[in-house]
Amino acid sequence: MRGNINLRKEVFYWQDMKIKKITLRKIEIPMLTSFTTGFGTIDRKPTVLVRVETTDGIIGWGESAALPYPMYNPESVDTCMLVIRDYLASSVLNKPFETIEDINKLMSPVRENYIAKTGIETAIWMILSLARNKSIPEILGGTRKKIEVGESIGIKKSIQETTEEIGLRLSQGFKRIKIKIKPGWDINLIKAIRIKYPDISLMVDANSSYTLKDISLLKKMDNYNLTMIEQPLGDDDIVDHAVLQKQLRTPICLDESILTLDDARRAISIGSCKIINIKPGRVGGLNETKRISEHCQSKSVGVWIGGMLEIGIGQAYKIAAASLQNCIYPGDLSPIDFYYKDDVLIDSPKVDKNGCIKVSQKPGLGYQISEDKIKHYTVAKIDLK
Ligand code: OSB
Ligand code: MG
Repeated sequence: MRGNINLRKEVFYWQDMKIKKITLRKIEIPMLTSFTTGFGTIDRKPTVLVRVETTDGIIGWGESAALPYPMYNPESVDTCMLVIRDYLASSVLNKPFETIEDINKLMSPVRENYIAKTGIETAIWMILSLARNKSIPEILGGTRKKIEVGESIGIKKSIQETTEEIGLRLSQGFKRIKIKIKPGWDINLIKAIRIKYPDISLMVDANSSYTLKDISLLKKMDNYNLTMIEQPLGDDDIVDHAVLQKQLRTPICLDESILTLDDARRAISIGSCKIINIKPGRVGGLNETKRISEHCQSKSVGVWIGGMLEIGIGQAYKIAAASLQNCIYPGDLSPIDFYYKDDVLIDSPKVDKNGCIKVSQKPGLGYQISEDKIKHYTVAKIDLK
């Protein structure tokens, strides 16, 4: 009998859900340190939090973790605020939905703007998880109970400062080191790191700062046993990446180039990469993350979960994503307190001394949200009904 009642309750929530209200907040937690990449320096990192409430009173939170300016991709914190406020909220408010695919379909008339969509999409995952009383990794189909964490190290003032930070991160247990490179900050740095740390799992991320004209320099990277080179060329250039991959032994990993499952399918079919960094934000949320991951698995292309310097809410969804079976490389899941003075979670995920995070199996976000902290760090708030 009890089983039947639970089942009916689940079906009830599953079939009759509607979004009653969306609250959009721009949040800014002070950064402890800046982060420099091939596209510029991030020294302020506002983010967007999306609170979604259903007619049944279930509440979900999502994060649209864009940068303050459109330099990693065309979105920014302010474009996310505008696109959710003026276009996405009205496309989902008061519309019946049963599945995450329904939500994605309702948002699909708005082209791209995937970071903005992720704020809503992930909040719906939290709502579905609470309604079904099952954890997000469980409904997503993630099987890993523990995930491996790598550290991403920005461009520093000197090689010595970089090797010192690498030493610190290795002593803290991180499973691989990623360093940001750009023209002029590449081979000499890689060489110096390899002299000091000949055997560590080391990769580089160029954030699109090279072109095929740099091919002889990029080929030199084959001498340093890098686990991968992330996004060496343009975000719109899977063709040139295919040309480059044919001349490199080191696997190319695409980040900025892959926005959808179709992008992944095309890139793999022409040999543009051997690995994909999936950022839930860049691809519009956890559903597309899973679809890309599964397609990659069918083509023997391993993936890992990348990041956008999320705060705890976005981090929780990245952890859920990293529980997918094909996430075979350590993810960019730095502890929040490496970059920020505070977090909006009370129990922010911890990296253990072996460089791993335990995947929360609790229904909902999996971590405890502090509404007081969210209010404290809010710089703008918009209610949408
Ligand atoms: O290219 O992976 C990137 C941070 C901001 C924007 C782009 C990137 C990054 C990182 C850090 O490398 C990832 C993280 O720890 O969240
Ligand atoms: Mg990257």
